[in-house]
Amino acid sequence: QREGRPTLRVAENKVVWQELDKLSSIYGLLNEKYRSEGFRKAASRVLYFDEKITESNVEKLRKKRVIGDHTIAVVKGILRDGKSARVAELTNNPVYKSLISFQRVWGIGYKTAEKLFVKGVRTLGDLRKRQHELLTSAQRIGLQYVDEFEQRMDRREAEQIIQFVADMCAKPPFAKHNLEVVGCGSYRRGKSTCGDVDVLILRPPNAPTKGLLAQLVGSLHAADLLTDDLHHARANWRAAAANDDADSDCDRETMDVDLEGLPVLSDAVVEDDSEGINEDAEGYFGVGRLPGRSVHRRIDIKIYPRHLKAFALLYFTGSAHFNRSMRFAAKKMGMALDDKGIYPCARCNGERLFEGLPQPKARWLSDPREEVTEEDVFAQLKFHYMPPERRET
Ligand code: DCP
Ligand code: MG
Ligand code: MN
Repeated sequence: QREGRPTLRVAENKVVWQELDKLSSIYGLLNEKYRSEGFRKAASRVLYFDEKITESNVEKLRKKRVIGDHTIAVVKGILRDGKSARVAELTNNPVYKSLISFQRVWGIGYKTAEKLFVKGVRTLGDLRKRQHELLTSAQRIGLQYVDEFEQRMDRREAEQIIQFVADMCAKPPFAKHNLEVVGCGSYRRGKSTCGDVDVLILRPPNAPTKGLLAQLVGSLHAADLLTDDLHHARANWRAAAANDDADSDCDRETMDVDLEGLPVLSDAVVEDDSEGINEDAEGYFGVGRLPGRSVHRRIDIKIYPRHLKAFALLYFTGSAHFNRSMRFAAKKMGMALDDKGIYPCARCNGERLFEGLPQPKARWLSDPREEVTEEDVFAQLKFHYMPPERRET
C-alpha cells in the first residue's frame, strides 16, 4: 500500500481502491485531467465505503456528477478480474509508456515529455544520451537522481535534515534574524516515511531579508548538506495578486511542474512595501544528503514572513489532496485560499459574487498585526480543526 493514505474502512476493497488510484495517477500523467480527477474521486469514495463492494451492491457507489456508468463499469471489471484491464492497456501502450517514464524525472511534466517523444526519445536511456541537447540543467539533475528520489526516507532522516537546517539558522550570520524553522509536508503529518524534506522558515515581517535564502543555501552547500540546486525563486505576492485577472477562476493553484528553462536564482520583481512590511516569499528546490549518507534527497525550503505563518503552514503541510478540498470549500464560500491568505473571489462556480457591490477587503486574516493560527483559518472556512496527522485526504 502506498504511504500517506488513511486505511480503508473495509480491507476487502483495497484492490478496487488501488486500481482506481492507479488509473487516476496514470491519467494525470497523460494530461487527462478530468479522467484523473474522476478516478481520484471514485477512489476516495471506495476508501470511505462501509461495505465490501460486490457485484450486487456496486451500484451504491454511484453518485450524481461524481460516479456514473463509466466508473461503475470499470469497478465491475476490477471485481471480475481482480484488476483493471485499463491499467495494463495504458501502461503497455508504447507511447504512454514513454510519456510516463519521462515524468519520473524531476522537472519533466507532460508538455516536456511530449516534446521529447516527438524528438524521437523513447526511454530514459535515450534521454541520458541526449540530455545535453534536450534537457535543462535542473532536469539533468532530476535524471541523475531519478532512482534515488523515488526512494522514500525514514522520518528520522527527514528530522535530521530539518534539524541540520535549524542548526544553521541558529548560527551567525543567520541567528540575528530570529528565524523559526518548521518541518512540513508528510513529516509534519506524522508519516513514518517521507518522499522529500519540506522545510518552512519564518522570518520577521519587516526584516531586510533580500538574499537571505540564497545565503542560507550557500552555507548549507558549504556545510555539505546540499549537493545540487534545482530552482530558486523570489516572489512578491502583492505583485502577483495585482496581475491576477479579476475574472479568472479563483482556483489559484498551479499544477504545472514543467519548470523549463528556469534559471537557478531567478529574481522576480520585488517591490518594497511602503509600510516597511516586506512580504516576499521565497522558495528553493534542491538536493542534498546528510554527511555520511549515500542516498540523495529532495529538499524544499521556503521562507515566509511570520505573519503569514498559518497560511504557509497550512499550504506546505498538505496533503495536496487535503489542500484541494480545503480550497474547494473556500471557493464555495466565495473565497480563495492560498499560501498567503484568504481572499474574496470575484467569480466562483461561474457566478459573479460581488457584482455591483463594493469590492471587499483585498486580504483577510493575514494582517501583520494579527496573530492568525491554523485554527482560525479552519474556523473561517467553517471546518472543524484537523491536526496535521488527519490531513491526508
Ligand atoms: N502541495 C500542494 N499541491 C501540490 C504540491 C504540493 O498543495 N500540487 C503542498 C501540499 C504538500 C506540500 O506542498 O503536502 C509538500 O509537497 P510534497 O510534494 O513534498 O508532498 P508531501 O510532503 O505531502 O509528500 P511526500 O512525502 O511524498 O513528500
Ligand atoms: Mg514532502
Ligand atoms: Mn516537497
